[in-house]
Amino acid sequence: MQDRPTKTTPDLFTPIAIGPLALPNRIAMAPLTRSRAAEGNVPTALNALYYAQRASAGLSISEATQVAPEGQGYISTPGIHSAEQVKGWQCVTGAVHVAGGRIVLQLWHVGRISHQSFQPGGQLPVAPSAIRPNGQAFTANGFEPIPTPRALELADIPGIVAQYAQGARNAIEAGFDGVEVHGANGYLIDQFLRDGTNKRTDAYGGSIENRTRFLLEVVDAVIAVVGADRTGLRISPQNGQNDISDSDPQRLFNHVASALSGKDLAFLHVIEGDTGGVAVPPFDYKEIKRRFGGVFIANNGFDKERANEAIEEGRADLVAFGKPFISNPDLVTRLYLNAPLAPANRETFYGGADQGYTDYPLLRGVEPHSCYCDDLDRAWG
Ligand code: 8OZ
Repeated sequence: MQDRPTKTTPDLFTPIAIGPLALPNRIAMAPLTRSRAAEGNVPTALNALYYAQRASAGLSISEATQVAPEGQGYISTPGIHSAEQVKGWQCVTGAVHVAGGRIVLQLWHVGRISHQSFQPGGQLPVAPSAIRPNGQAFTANGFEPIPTPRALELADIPGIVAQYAQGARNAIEAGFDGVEVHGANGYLIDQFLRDGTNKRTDAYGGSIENRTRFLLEVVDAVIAVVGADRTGLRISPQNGQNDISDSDPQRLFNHVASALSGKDLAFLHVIEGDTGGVAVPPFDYKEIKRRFGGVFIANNGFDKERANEAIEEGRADLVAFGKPFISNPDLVTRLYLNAPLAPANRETFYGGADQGYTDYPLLRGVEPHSCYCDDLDRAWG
């Protein structure tokens, strides 16, 4: 069989290597919280089916997964800290692998975005500083105000870094191909990074170097366990989700990107702009990519055309799609064939069972001349 001719510029369907992983395309499945873990926050066979259905993604990134009981802030999100959870995830990774895919686990600690009802012993959630987020937690009793968190003592911090490392170790035992550290969306690492949530006066607060310290300690601890070539990081420089703010995100994240550049990470995954559709000031993401120097995954509301443009222009190496993967398990094929995308039903995003989760159908038919090959023929001219 002859290989298809190679285009001179890469696009979404150009294979790429990430560390030891050979990806057949540059479409990543973004981490998506779906709140369908079983009792004990254990992944199930239904979760395995859901991920296996989407295994044609070049890289699947798991939903955010708490590294410790204290890291939980929502109902039915999976964990990676108990033996049962590791066993549940083994079913997921096995199903993805037999379907031909690759999957990394997203390591998560929510910090202050939690509630006593999720915390061991009904304790307060923890954060860099005792600043209450404006928001509600969805608990077993419905929506309840998020409490003012307890500021972490200096002596608490190594234990939390170790929880990320243990989560990474457990992820490899569970059969994952690597991990993504969740440094985005206003959760614990982001709370340390930003001056709106970090008012510490010790080595973890104040200067940008100090606010970046926790992130780098977590990344280094995870690298020590799984290797840099299996460690990715997600950041969201301009996302205001979870009442997060910073006085100078460009300077902060320029520093973050430079600090990461020597570490040979597998990838940097960047949510560009705000996920709530809030208008944001100009931000130089190219500068982040330039400083980082490694594989750059762009995310947030891309369609095929904009994704291909970003890859062709070298602004991104891969593009992660979120919501389109919820309602289109065969998203990769649909994008290739220029086929229509099914809309996602928001009512079934979080919680429940198979409905709105594993029951979105595959494409059944296409227009005769809709193949992406046609575009390629033009490109090869
Ligand atoms: C939606 C609902 C709950 C959590 C994130 C982990 O934004 C999440 C999340 C998203 O990163």
